[in-house]
Amino acid sequence: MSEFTSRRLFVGAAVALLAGASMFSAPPAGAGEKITLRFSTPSTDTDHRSKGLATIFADGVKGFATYEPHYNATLFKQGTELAAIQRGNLEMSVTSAQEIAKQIPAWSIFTAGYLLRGAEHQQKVFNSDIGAEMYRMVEDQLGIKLLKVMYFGTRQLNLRIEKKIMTPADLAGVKLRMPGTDAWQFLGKALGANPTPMAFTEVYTGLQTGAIDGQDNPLPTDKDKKFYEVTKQIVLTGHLADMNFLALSKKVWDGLSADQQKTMMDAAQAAVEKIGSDVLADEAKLVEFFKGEGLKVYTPDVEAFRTRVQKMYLESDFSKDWPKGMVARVNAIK
Ligand code: KDO
Repeated sequence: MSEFTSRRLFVGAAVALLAGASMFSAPPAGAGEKITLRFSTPSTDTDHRSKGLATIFADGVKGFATYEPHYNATLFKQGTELAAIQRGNLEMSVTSAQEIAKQIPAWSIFTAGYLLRGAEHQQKVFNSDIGAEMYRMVEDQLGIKLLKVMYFGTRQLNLRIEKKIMTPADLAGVKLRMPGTDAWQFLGKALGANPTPMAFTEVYTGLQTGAIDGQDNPLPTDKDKKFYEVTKQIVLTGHLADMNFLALSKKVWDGLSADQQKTMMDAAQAAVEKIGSDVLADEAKLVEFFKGEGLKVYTPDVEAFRTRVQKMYLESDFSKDWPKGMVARVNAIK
């Protein structure tokens, strides 16, 4: 019935709201001058993605570009980065399939829970002709160059309530924070919860005050943001092998020489490889860390979650916009 594979998930594995944002565009570089790559992210500076980019990527492009990171959504609010790049107010960000799907509905296929089977499958899919097709849509329709895909962990439920969650039915009425786009909210619903939107930077306080019952993120993010201080359990649903894409203004990309483009691609590749392996290593040891912090960490009936989530996506309006045959092509990548 399902076009999705039933293989076990590899766990281990608009408009810009310019408030608070710099209104200046980066000055165009003259001959021999370095370009400035302003990078905006909701993540902290200690996040694996932030660290890999600030070291390996920044170092790789330093001959012709200055990498200027802005963390914790201090330059642009979460979800406004793509529009900021499109308007020429920002050069770089990390973006998600969920953000891209707001402008290109076909991209919602990669917001579906339990489609990508883990870090390795995700990388293979985006390094195949599928990735090339999806990237081309973004380049042509949004004027944004996606340099590389980065695995940043598999999403798990992290709750401040004590109720044991074994199946989607157990999540009925649970106020689960999900990021604020339709695709994310749908994922929360598909898991069986009562999804509520909230910006990433507000989640800790939301958990602390009880404004929300829980949130979902990969284990390394839960650790980095100290969500374990204000929650009681982690349910290893493994519902999304999550990824971000390193997004660059196509105008900036087109202004680079062929040599510089190659150097930048190589730097991006080296950074995402390091980020992916750091994340996987962290995921392998974090269950013990959270247990040590007093949280209950357990595996629910993942099949029950997978069955419901896949069914809901295939029956959703989102799936009407998915490129024909794409689910089968994604599944065929081993
Ligand atoms: C989040 O808001 O939960 C999320 O994990 C969604 C991701 O797509 C990405 O925006 C991420 O936040 C930020 O990079 C912060 O880790």
